[in-house]
This record gives sequence, structure tokens and C-alpha cells, in this order.
Amino acid sequence: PSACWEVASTSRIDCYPEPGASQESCEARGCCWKAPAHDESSPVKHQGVPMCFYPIDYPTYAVSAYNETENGFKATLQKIKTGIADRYPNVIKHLQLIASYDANERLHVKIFDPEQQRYEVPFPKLPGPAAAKAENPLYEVKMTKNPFAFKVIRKSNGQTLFDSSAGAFHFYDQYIELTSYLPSKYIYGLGQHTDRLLHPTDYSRFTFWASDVSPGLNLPLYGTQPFFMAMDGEGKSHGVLLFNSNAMDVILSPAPAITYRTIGGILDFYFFLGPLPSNVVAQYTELVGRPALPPYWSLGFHLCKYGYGSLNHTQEVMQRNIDAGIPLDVQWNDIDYMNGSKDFTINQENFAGVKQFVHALHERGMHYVIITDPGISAAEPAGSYPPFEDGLAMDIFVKNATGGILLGEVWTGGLTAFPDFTHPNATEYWTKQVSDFHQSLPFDGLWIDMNEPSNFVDGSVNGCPQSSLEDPPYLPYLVNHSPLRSRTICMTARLSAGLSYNLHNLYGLTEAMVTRDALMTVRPNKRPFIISRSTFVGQGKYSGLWSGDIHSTWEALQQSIPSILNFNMFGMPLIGADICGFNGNTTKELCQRWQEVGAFYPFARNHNSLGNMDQDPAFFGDDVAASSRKALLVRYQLLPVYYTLFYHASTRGEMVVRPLFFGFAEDRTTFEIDWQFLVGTHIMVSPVLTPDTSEIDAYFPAGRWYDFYTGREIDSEDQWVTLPAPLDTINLHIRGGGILPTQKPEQTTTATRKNPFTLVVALNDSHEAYGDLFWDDGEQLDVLEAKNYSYISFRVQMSPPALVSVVEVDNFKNMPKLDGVVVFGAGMPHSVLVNGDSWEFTVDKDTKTLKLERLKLDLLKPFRISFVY
Ligand code: MIG
Repeated sequence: PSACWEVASTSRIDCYPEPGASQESCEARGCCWKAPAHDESSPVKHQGVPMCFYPIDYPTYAVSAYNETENGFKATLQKIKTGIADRYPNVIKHLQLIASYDANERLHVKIFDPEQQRYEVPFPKLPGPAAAKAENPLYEVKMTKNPFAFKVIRKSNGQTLFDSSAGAFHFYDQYIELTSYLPSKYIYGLGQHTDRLLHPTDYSRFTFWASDVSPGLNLPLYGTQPFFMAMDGEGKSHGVLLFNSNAMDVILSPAPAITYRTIGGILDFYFFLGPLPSNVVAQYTELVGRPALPPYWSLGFHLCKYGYGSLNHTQEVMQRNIDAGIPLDVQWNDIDYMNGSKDFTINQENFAGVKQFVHALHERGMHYVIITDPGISAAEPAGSYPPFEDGLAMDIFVKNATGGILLGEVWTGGLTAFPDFTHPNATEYWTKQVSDFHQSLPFDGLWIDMNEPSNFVDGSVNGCPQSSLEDPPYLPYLVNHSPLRSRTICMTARLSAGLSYNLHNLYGLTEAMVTRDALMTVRPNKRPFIISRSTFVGQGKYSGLWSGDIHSTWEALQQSIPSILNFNMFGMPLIGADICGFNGNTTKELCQRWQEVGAFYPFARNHNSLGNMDQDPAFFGDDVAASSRKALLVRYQLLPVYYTLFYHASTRGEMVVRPLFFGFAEDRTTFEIDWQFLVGTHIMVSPVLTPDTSEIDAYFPAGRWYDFYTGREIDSEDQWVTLPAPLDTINLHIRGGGILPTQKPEQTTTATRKNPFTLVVALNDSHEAYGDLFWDDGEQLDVLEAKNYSYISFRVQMSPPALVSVVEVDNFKNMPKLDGVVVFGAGMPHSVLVNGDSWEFTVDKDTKTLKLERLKLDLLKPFRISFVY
């Protein structure tokens, strides 16, 4: 057809994504068949360009009715008769589209079958449509009738953010496809995959299917986060969530366009209009749920290894780190503490005395975290293993297609059953196991692993029945085209909330929800600490996560930064990657650099696999220990900043760590930087991510920056700066305009929290600065609701020059005093007055850093420190 020639080879959208496309099978779909042109200048890798692609205006559905509603409009879509055979069984001929203008910044567009209820994502429960249309929406929505398409347009600049007229729109029972043009190639998000922060739009494929695979490029990993953010050329940002939990492929193509191919559920789109990137994340988390406030101790350093093998060895490793002065708050144990890898048991031979060990940790102000897996052993002698027997009695295990308990194999060496965390009694069941076990082992948090759910056999020990659920007509791409059930439970398995085919990607989320409930019972009034491997939309409200079984390689170190930034965009700021890598042996140099970067992850844990050489910071001797200590002490010093950021994450949906473009949305150079990152708004981390490196080129967006260690200034007009990068120090800069509350660091957060504060003030070009501090007891559960905290803001103003505080909330009284103030870029005042009294100060002539000491100011009273020039 002539419409084929109008499609540029960089605008093609794949019409035959399955294996086995031929000219004949392609044309039978009414599509175009053509080898890609050999244009060497094309940025697109030719093998990725589809040979079978849609012509322009490929006919699928037409709008047959359109009505305004209280909060937007609805439309009826009708399949067009084309003479093209249906691709897959069970086409849905009538569809309903409902657009709700829920808020000025948020639009909801839902396309579903009005006649037959289809699966819709049950968790997290999102707020329903607004009763009335938003008054001044930042967007408008335009419909094209034939073929059906809709557009979302940003009103302020006319930019089309979403336009479903690209490619084709299909809606079968087990196959839904929609393609939208994208306003730019600056696309972020789409988790969980290993990729650069900025995704390539060269027909790159992202499969969404929670999978227990060691991270490799372009493979679906442990969690699914079908949310993306885009930046346009003017620095405006928007976000799109497809709230769908089925297996799906998402393709980014060079048009630029995004194609969704999901094999179930409905199309449930939410658009977030920003316009700042930080607005997008705040709007997104407002919808899906904001992250829980973590306990303060969990922001300390964590030490773990799979295969300590015994309590003695656990203690030995921990002790050598304490002896080396490494700040350490939390010791972990992996499945080797268990008896035969069975949940809620202790290996009494090698881990005898672990309870006393935990008591001793608590006395030192430290904490203890253990792993649990979903697989419950079904192979124990009758009467000997309550976790299985209670589960049977309460009927909470996942069922197979014929109603029996689905049996798989995980770590226990025998059969295992999988708790159905969607079951109404799951909380009661899990809480009983967790609290009974807590009597023998008073752990402080839970690490929930293997919750994709992972299974060592495909489907079940008895396989899976033949079914279009097991072998759907379209199979999203898993490694080697393996079926969905590979290394997990059958798709035909049944849970209380429905089929595993639909709910698979929610297993980790529902386990986290139930585990949170259990921990709230076991440690009453204390914030639960949970680290999960699998995640779904909105899970930050229930848990944090780590990025899984990454390799001990420089590449994995580099990739850890985008993964940490991405999950901050997904509203799950409590994320870390295994410091020094998990799989394979690390090296001394890699581990040294990694300890330095990892010290700035929101969740900082060194973890290592079975059989690998040790890699705890003390293992390599003095120089690695010294640089780990140095970086971690800086972290501990800055923890009030991290904690205040977590407070803003919980309350306002801010991010703890951020890509540079979040701070500098108008500077395009920042759009692809993922080798440096920001902590909050004013700290920039510029790590070394390559071997044999003694200096790095770091990008400094416009403004004034100060070296954190020396106060030395860099005045940048968007420039690259070559920085020395000695092995023992990570480059850290403070952006002018920030005020950072810090504390003198000790070896635990418990001890550090008692020390007086010092404010580090970094003046910007107009000699101003701003910062804040959230403080509470660090672990009480409902501090935000009960307002049982204090919150103080600090400002440097110019006329007359002074640092002043405003006590915004003063309900938490037990606050250390403010003892010190350090002002970067202060120059040389004549005198300094603290609340009117003249005060001694020093100024470093070289860097113009001013210092005040021994202030002993009560932070719950407003103060004024004046600088008289
Ligand atoms: O299949 O519990 O990702 O962190 O050490 C391995 C043993 C099971 C996988 C986790 C890893 C953990 C390991 N687990």
C-alpha cells in the first residue's frame, strides 16, 4: 500500500513482534514489509528496525459515541470492519473510554470492556475519580474519530505529550497494544531494568515481568514499575503511568514513540503534568502512595553476607569492622541462619546463642535484620512445623488450577507452598509466624527475598495444565523466549484476588503489605523496616528495596546509580545496591571505590554471595578500611539531611537522591548524566566508577559550588571540571544556596544522634541560603500523624546579613543543641552577633570559610546570627 512509503524508516512501529514474520504473514495483517534502508547516518541499529510495520492510519477502532461527563468525557469505541483477519482470539469489539480530569495536574484515561468485567489491578488501591472536573487543567484532551486516537496536550505551550495515533490500537482478551508519539527522546523510568538513566529510543525493549534473574542488559528484573517521565526541550516534564500488572513489552522507538503490548487487564493511564520533574514525582506519589518514613537507624551502614555460615563468623566479621572504626548500625543474616533454609527456624548448631547476640547488638545501639523467603516447607513431619500447618489450617496457600495446594521448590531442599498474600487471612497467618519467631529471635526488620515469586521448578513440581494462560497467543520477551511460568509458579495458579497470570507482578507488593502489618504487631509503635526484592507501583509505602544480585564489576557499579535514581522517581527512595557487588569476587580497588559511592545510597548495605571472597570494608586492610570509614563518617555526619529528605519524601513526595536534571531542568547537558547525582537539592556526588583513575571530569551546572571537605569554591557557568580523585576520597560538592544540618559522626546512628548539630551554610551568588531540619525520636510509628516531631527552617538573608531560624513545629523536645556554624563563601565580617551578643569567629583566609563554635543554642527557640561587614 502507498501509505507504506510515507513511513520513514525511523518512524516504523512493529506490526509483527512475534518470531516468524514473513512478507506473507505481515501483509495478511494489512502491514508493510520492507527491509530497512541502509542509511549509515541513522542513529538506529538496523537489526532493531522492524521489517513489518504499520502503514499510516492503520484502521482498528472508531469512536461511535462521545459524551461529556461530570468530570470529563466518555467515548464508545467500535471495532472497524476491515477484512483483515483477527490476529488473536477474542477480540473485544466495543470498548469504553473514560477520561477523568481528576486534578489540574492529573488526568486519568481508562479504556476497558463495558460489557464484561476484566481484571483490574487490585493493589495498591488508587483513589477513585474526582466528583467534578478539575477547574484549570494544565492539559486538554483531543480525540480523533476514525481511526480512534487520543491526544494529551499541555495547554501552556501546545506541546503534545501523548498521541496514540502512532502504530495501531488493538484490544483482544489477551493482547492490548497502543503506541503513542513522545514529545522528546528524553525518557526515564520504566523499571525494573538495567539500563542507563536516559533510555535509548532505538527500538529498545523493556519487558515487565517480575523475574529472578541476575541483572543483565534488557532483561526484566525483580520488579515492575510501568511509569515513565519525559523531559521536553524547554525543561518541562511530565509522567505517564500505565496501571497494568500483566506481562508486557514496552518498546521505545526513534519516532520517538512508546509502544505498550500487554497481555491482560485494561488500559488505565494516568498523566502527570509537572511541569518540573520534581512536580511529576510528587504528583505520581500522591496518587500511588508516598513512601513510609524509615527508622533513623536504618539510614546507618548495614553489613551482610550470604554464607557467614555461623554466628561465630558473623560476629568475627562484624567485630573486625567495629575494630577498624567503620560506622556500622545493622548486622544482617541471610538464609544460613535458618535450619535447612526453612523460614522461622534457627540453625541451632551454628547459630546457637543468636538471641543473646541480638540483645548485645541492641545494647550497643545496633540493630539486626534477617531474611525470609515466601516458600514455606511442605515436607516436614506432621506436627513439627507450624508455618506450614497453620497455613493449611487457614487455607492461605496459593492453589493450583484444580484447587490443590501448588507445590514448588525453593531453598528447603523439598516441596514448598507459597502463601497467598492477597488472602483475607494472610495478615493473621503471617503475623503469627513472624511474632512466634520473634520470641526466639528479636530481629528489628525483615528482608523479603525471592518474592517474584521465585521457584526452582517451572510452574510447580507437577508442571502446569495446558491453557492459554500458560501459553498466551503473544508472549512478552523473557530470556530465550521462555514461558511466563519459568522459575515461578503456574500462570493458572489461583490466589484469593485472582489468577497468578494477572497477579504475578503483585506478589512482592502484597508480601510487603502483609509483612508491614506483621512487624507493626511485633514491634508495636515502631516503624517497620522492610527491604524487598520484588516491587510494584506504590510499594514505597510499605518497604524499601535493593537492586538484587548484581555482579562485582565496574559496570555494575556504574549501573547502580541509574537504578537508585529510578526507584527514587518511582516513589521508593529507600533503595541500595549491594556495595562491592554480589555475584563473583570483587577486587580491592573496586570495593574501595564502591564503599565510597555506596556511602551515599539512601540504603547502604554491603552484601555478598555465598562462596565469594570476603568484601566487608575491614577485610582488605588499612587503606580500604580508612576510605570506607571516611566516606561513611561523612554519611553519618549528613544523616540529618538524609532524614529530613525522607520526611519530605513521605509528606511531599520529594526524592532523596536525584538525577542532576531534577536540579537543573533547563540545562540539557544534565539530561543524560548518570555518573554523578544529587542528594537532595544541594549535595552533588561525583564518584569514580572506573579502574585506575586518578582524576575525573565532573559536570558543574551553573552556580556556585563548594568542595565539601575544604570549602574551596568553584564558580561554574555550566562547565566540566577536572577534579583530582585520589583513592581515599569521593568528590562531594555543596551547591551555593544550601544549609545542611550535620552532626559529628560516631560509630552508630544511635550515638551520632546525641551529638550537637553544626549547620554547614553554602552561600550562593546573592549571598543567600536555605535549609531545614526534621527531628523526632527516630522510630516511633505515627510521628507524622501525631505531629510528634520538630521542624526548623534556616535562612541566610542579605539585608542585613544574618542566619535566622524559624521553629515551625516544636513538639519533639529532646533535641541536641546547635553548637557550630560553618559558612562557605562568607568573606571577612567585622563582627558576628549571636542573638545580639558579639561572638568569636574564625575565617580561613584561603577559602573565606567562617566558623563559629560552642554556640549551645536551643534549636527550639528561633535564633539570629548577624554578620556585620
Ligand atoms: O537464590 O538468600 O538476591 O541477596 O543472598 C539466592 C540467598 C537467594 C537471593 C538474594 C540474595 C541472597 C540469596 N538469595
